[in-house]
Amino acid sequence: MKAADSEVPDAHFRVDKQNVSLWPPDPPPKTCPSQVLGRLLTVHAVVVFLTLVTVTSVLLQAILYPWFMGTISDVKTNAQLLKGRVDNISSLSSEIKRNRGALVAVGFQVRMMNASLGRISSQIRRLETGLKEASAQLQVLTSSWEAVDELNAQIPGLKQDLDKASALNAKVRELQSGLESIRKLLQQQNDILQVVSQGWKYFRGHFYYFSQISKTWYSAQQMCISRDSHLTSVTSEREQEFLYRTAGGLPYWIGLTKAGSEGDWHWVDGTPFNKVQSEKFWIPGEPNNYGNNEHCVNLKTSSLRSWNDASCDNTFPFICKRSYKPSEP
Ligand code: 2F8
Ligand code: CA
Repeated sequence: MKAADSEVPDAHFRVDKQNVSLWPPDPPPKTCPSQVLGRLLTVHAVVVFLTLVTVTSVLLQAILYPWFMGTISDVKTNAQLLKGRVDNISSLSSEIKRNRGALVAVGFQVRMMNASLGRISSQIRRLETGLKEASAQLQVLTSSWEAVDELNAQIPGLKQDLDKASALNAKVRELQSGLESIRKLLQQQNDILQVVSQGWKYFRGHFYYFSQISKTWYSAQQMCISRDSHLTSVTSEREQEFLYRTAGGLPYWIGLTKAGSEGDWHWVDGTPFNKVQSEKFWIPGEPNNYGNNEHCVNLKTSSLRSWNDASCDNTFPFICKRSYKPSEP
């Protein structure tokens, strides 16, 4: 090493106007040319290497550094953007969590609405079916409309016919009423004739039987009762006239007696006795209670004043009386 050190001078730079040299020009080389050449090559290589290093460094500083710095800036920017997005996502996540309950409720409401829509759809189908049926019926009605118009045109004539029919109906009812009256009269006449054919006489709603046999007053009353009647009462002058005229002057028991009472005259059929009205029917001087034993009354003469009181034990013909009762239709 010391030999080499002694052989190789200390390196230093000298720069003149044309050359750059690692070695000083002095003292002049004492080495051989090959050594000089090797050294020059080495120096040259070193210079080239250093130049390359310098150029590379410059290039790296000029190109890569800005690119690298720009990349780092981009990374920072992207990181900030990502951080912002992460923040947004976090915020959205919170929002989504807050809205999840509302979404569940909305989902439930949606399902309810779907169910309602299903029902509404079913109802709409039913309504459509009904609408079709109604449409069909409407078509039928429409087709019948002309017939209805024709019928409407006939209404005035029909009304006139109806009026005539109503008038005829009223007349028919009137006739029916008249026929019913006639029927009742015929029925009444038939009933009367039937009773009359049995020997009774008819006068103003009552039948009278003038017997041809004689009985005591009491037996006569019993006979009348057996024929659904009583010895006759007399309640009017017209009836009195009918009786005495029909009797023709023969004595007939009538239903007036005071037997069984406190001496008061009374009708045996229960008709109230009108003493004042009856005064005009007594034979003048009667009733005299002849022999103090006359408690029954008979028609004695053919006149309005025909009543006489006589003994109830006498036997006379008698007059029974009963009401006319219409038979069932
Ligand atoms: O003179 C009146 C008198 O005549 C008859 O008796 C005698 C009558 N008797 C009979 O008819 C039974 C009385 O009643 C009558 O008053
Ligand atoms: Ca008398």
